[in-house]
Amino acid sequence: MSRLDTIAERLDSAAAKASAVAQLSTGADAITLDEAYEIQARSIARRLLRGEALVGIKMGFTSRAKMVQMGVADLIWGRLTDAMMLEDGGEASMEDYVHPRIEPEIAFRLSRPLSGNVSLPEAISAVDAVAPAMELIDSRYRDFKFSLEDVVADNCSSSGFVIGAWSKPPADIANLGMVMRFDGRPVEIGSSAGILGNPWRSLVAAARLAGRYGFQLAPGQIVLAGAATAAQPLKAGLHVALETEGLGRVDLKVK
Ligand code: OOG
Ligand code: MG
Repeated sequence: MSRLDTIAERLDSAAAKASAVAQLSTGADAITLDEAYEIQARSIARRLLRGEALVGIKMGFTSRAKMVQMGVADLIWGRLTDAMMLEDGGEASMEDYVHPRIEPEIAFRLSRPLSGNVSLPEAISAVDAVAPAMELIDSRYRDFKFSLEDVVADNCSSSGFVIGAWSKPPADIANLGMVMRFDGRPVEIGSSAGILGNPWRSLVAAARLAGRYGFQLAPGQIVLAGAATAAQPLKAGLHVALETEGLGRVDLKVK
């Protein structure tokens, strides 16, 4: 097996078994960013071979809050599969994750293909619906610590996501209030403006960055725009809810 395949297998198996591994960057496995995206592609290919289907991509570090929380300042993207999808109002089990966190996001659903350098109006016209969403991230690295290359290889900590009801894109989504609550208590309060000043910009970046690595966004696929605020650690028994102005709410229970 090649070096990149070996790392891809290690990260895929860490995700499948919910067991943490050492960072690549601090050990003998330092990689370049291009190699990191190749490892990500190969580790997700293993999931597809097991029968999972690709349903879209996620953007990461589109907000200052996240860059500051994680100490990484470049936009990243990862792949989403159907097995990561959690039901709105459904349950996530702590047993399936190493040290899960949750963060408030916005989801786009595409009705047209999108790839490469697209304008803001082109990106907007490729979307038929927008929804409130939460991403469940779970780094496979010990202590949730990583470099840019480490996190990209680990599919950008992507582990789960829950999407609320889809609606026709509102005329303006640049400054929607977002409140994430744990058992009714607000734990993160923000605005969609936290996402690159306007979440539509995240979609433009998604088309460009994924396109650079040969990934074409297809009709029916989903793009998670990235968290508007920092992420919060989950624990068993919590009821998590996100309310987004104009888009409604999305819920998840943790057991
Ligand atoms: C990396 C993923 C970042 C976001 O929304 O900014 C991300 C991480 O924080 O573990 O998903
Ligand atoms: Mg995220």
